[in-house]
Amino acid sequence: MADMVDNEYGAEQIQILEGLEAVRKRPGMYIGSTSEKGLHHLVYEIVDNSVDEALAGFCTEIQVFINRDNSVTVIDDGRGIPIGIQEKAGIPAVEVVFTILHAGGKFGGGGYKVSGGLHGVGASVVNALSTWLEVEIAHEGKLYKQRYERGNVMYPLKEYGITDKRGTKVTFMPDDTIFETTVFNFDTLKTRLRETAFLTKGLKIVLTDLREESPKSKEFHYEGGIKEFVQHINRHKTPSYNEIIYCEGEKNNVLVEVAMQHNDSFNESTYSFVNNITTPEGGTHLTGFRSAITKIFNDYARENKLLKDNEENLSGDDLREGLSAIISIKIGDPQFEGQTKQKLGNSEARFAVEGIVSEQLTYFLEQNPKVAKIIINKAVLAQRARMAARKARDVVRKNNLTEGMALPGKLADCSDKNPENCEIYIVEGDSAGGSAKTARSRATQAILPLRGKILNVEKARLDHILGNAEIKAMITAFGTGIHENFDISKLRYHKIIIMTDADVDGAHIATLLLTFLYRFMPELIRAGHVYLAQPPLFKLERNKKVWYAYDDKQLNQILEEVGRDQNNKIQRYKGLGEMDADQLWDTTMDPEKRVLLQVAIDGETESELDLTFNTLMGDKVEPRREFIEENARYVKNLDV
Ligand code: TSJ
Repeated sequence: MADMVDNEYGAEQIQILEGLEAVRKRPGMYIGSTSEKGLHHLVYEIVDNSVDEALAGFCTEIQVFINRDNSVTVIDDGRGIPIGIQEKAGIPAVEVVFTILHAGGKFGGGGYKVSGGLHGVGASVVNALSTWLEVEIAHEGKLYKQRYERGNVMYPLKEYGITDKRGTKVTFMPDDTIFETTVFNFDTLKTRLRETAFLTKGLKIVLTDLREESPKSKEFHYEGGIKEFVQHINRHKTPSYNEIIYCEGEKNNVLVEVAMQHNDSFNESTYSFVNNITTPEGGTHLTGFRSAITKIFNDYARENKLLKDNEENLSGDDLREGLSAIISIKIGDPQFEGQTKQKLGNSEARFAVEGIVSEQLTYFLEQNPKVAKIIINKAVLAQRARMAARKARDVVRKNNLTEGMALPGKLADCSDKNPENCEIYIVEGDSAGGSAKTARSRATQAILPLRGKILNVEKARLDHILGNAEIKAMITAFGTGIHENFDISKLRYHKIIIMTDADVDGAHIATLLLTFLYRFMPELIRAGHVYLAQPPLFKLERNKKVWYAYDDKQLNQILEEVGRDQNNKIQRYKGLGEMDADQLWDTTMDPEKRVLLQVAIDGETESELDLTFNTLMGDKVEPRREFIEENARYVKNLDV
């Protein structure tokens, strides 16, 4: 029988249990929500403790398993959570970690901590929200173990064996009476753990999914850290030069790390982090970075006559066109401000980032004059384009004002003037547009046919984009304007429905259209006004009855039901154009029967921003999950 670690339960212990009961009563207060997002937070909460151990210099590898029963195991090779009796509580430190609210990171040497920050509510919260949790510690040759159920200690910490390893292992089963779903998503964990590995250079993180017949495993290990993060962001893009500009240092107790590289696109992809936590709203660290970039490049350009005396300074936007950058700082006492408490407020962070980037970027430019020249020439082009775009935009704005409702000629508008009732179908191709015009319900459905390929707004400058006829037609039809002139109250249709062929080309066109909407009127997507229509792929006729199928699987399902024989006539639609108006109405446009996918922006991991979909169905149609998931894939990672 293994020794029991000396333990005593007193009044404090009872209080502790009340503390965790509060977590179970109001889980949202501690982990944001009980949705899938909250569920995944549990894993990050545990992993972050191991990352802290890595940052302290004692842990080199973290293993994460999604087990067959959907519990999760996290193992590290660190020093092991301390097992000694903690004086104040009178119980082993590990038990404090798991049973006392906000106890995480309260013991042991200081330093910068990932856990215990804005999202880091501590391991006790995970414990409270798990039907059971087991912790095992390998420390100085011995193995220790404790089990909890719904936050309650099942037995005192026990010594149960010997080992030649060291580290901590935690396994927990999320409570299905608390979470909306308890099924972990491999890709969600993968994205976040990869990000964590990028931000902690040298640390190896392995994620394994044991739920499938053949286990899936992904290993993340980046000796280059955020330099490799920048390469990852630029992986599908063309870098403007080979070097990754890298600055690193410490100032006023702020650790600063910055990596960046330009690519030939026109969008900036800068992601900032404080103590490994993403700060989508930026803050002082980002401000410091931007000031340094603007000042140092302008200084260099002037000194080296790359900007003439009579030329305007390059703006920050010009210099950051096509820039991919990671700013990662570690700070002892991060202060978050703003409505969502996500914006860093520490002024010392600004001075630290600005100082370190200014100094090291100046040095880099002196050492790499070719790269300096490429960046400055690129910014000069951006500056010219910006001036041209300003003119083009003024023209668009003026047209909107003076011509008022000068709607595009190709638009077949609806008669109802209440936007809430109205929908606009953006249809690929004139022939499908023709069928749609015949099929539609005139009162509430407008049709805008688009010709040919849609301009890829990621690959074109603003003046060019705003000169494009299809883009202009959409902007005028919607009525809202774009960018800073966007006004959702002017929206003329509450449903904007993209209708393209159910093939690869159609998917591509839908992606280009979504990219346009996402870049120019993201509020439309955020407010849930954008949809994808779902035309069927097959028509099955049998004994004068008709079925439509939206993918192979569904066709097979129907065939199973009706029988596979000569009476079946199957037609595969190559495009919307092959359907007559009645068929188009029945399958894709009739609000009673159609399936629409509502487009949403999922910003869970900012550097891997995704568009996601919610199904919206007429009364008579079954959900088609697989199909939706298939389609969801093609618009992933708009930003990277
Ligand atoms: F907290 C937790 F349960 F969530 C958790 C903590 C989960 C996992 C998987 C690992 C850990 C963890 C904690 N790994 N390593 C540590 N290290 C410490 O807690 C530790 C060890 C020694 C000392 C020391 O000062 O000697 C200090 C600390 C914080």
